[in-house]
Amino acid sequence: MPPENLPFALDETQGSIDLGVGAVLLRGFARARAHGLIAAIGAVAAVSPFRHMVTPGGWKMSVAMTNCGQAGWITDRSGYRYDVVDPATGRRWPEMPAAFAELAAEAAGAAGFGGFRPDACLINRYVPGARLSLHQDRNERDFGQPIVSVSLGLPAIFLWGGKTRADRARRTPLIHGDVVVWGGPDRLAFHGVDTLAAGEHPVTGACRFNLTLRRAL
Ligand code: MD3
Ligand code: FE
Repeated sequence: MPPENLPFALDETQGSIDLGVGAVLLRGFARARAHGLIAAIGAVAAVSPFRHMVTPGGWKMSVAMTNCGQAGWITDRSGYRYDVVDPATGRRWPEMPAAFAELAAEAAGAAGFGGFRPDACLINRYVPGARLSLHQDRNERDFGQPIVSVSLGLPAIFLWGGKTRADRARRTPLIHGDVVVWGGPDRLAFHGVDTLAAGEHPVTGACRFNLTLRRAL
């Protein structure tokens, strides 16, 4: 809550911050809807369970993942890609909850990307000790489309590099309810998530979820 006695008080858990050209952090944008989003994650995972996928190099990822929507992001020994079928069930991924698509369209619009209609949502689940090393998201067909990221539960340090892996990464804390829209020149920036610290969140327990809403196909 902002201090009411200061005429210029800033609530640091609200508002929008430009992280770069085409990367906008909408602090707390999803906070009021968090319970519904987390319930929807549970419904997706009841059909297509969280699993630890294997990278093409043979490493098991510490982040557990599932997907919903027309296509889902997967990795195995043969590579990174989108598939319309969940390899764990042999069936299509669960439908994207309306609340995900609506939030993504609103957030993208607030960041200047009107008419965003995601067809894929990757759901990442972090427990303390899990991390995501620096990478680019480049399996989508059209890099002109933004990616909308929603953070829920335990806080994490987001690592944000530059156009090459060697660029020094900036560190930005992402907290429950934060939404980031990545587009334009920053769409292909290297990024990752530092090792999740131990903690308990009142809504998610010892866990962080991240939704990334994408136009994949
Ligand atoms: C910058 N997820 O799923 S979201 C991913 O918190 C991923 O789980 C992270 O990176 C997480 O691929 C970070 C923020 C994010 C997502 C996509 C981006 C940042 C991005 C695409 C381009 C540039
Ligand atoms: Fe990514």
